[in-house]
Amino acid sequence: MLNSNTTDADDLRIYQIIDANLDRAREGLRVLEDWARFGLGKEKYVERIKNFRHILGKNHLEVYKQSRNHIEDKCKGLSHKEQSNKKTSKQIISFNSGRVQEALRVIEEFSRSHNHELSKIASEIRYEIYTIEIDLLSLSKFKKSEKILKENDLYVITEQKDNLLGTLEEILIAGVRIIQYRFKTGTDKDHLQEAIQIKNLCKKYNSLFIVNDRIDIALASNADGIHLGQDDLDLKTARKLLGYSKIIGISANNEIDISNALKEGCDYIGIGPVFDTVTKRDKEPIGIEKIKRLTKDLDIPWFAIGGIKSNNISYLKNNGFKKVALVSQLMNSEDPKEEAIMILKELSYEN
Ligand code: TZP
Ligand code: MG
Repeated sequence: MLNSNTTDADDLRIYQIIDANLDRAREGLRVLEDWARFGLGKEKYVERIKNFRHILGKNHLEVYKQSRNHIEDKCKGLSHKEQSNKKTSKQIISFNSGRVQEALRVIEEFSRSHNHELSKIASEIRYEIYTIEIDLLSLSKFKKSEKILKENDLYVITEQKDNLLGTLEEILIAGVRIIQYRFKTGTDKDHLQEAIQIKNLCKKYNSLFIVNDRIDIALASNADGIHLGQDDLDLKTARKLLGYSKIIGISANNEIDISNALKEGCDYIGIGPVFDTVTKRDKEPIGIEKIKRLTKDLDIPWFAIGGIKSNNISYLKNNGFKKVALVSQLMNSEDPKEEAIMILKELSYEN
């Protein structure tokens, strides 16, 4: 452990630096640990962070603690203006990860000459915190999106049309919280521009913005997620490209596709077409009985899609369908806001 017994003033100052930074690092770790535990419910991260706290605790030697009483800290109580500002949980995670990383760096530098073991530990934990910070931030973002998916029963998909943004704003004002941007023709340049505009609109209304088919457009517009069909890029590749902060939804309408999507970690499923629809003429409707069978044990959010209109939602509700996705009913509506309000009301009835 310590390779010298001398306690001259120089050592005391160094010990005091290490003492203060061990406290700082452990306090910051505690914040991260509690977010992983209560904010995210991620046991794996709780265990890892707790372990770091214990390692640092074990290495918090008496000589470091005692140095506290020997040298007066003239800067005690000073705090930066930033510290007293109100923070979101994301900012708290970033701030405390930074605090832990800085404290560990200080420990690493000042313990190197007299306690090589502690210096090495500080360096190793610091590197791990860099990735833990990214993971906790991704998981926090994902958690927020997952909550919106769970709590909202109406999923609106766009169609290429004049004044799409105006229509979407009406729909968002009505209270719709999940929007998918779907397009089949046109240039990538125009789609990206439109995607960014819709993303900003969705952000204003605290709503999810999901892009259909195109991972590149989803990434470039900072969408909250992607929706993929069976002929699109596979889920594993999509996850590799998008990471764990993004939602991935899959279209599936048979046992095998549903079971594969679940195995590979999709976040929601779109099932249909329930009824005949002009929006997807090439697909045979699968009907409500088959959908009931397929979704019997499904424990992730799923949305029925295809031919769903204001006038058949109560029928679907009576058959146990809770969540629906629609295109034409709202895209072609004369009054998308009023219509969306009516549909939301219909979906909210308990039965
Ligand atoms: N996937 C299955 S059916 C469908 C999609 C994209 C189209 C649904 O459109 P609409 O107009 O709501 O029937
Ligand atoms: Mg597709």
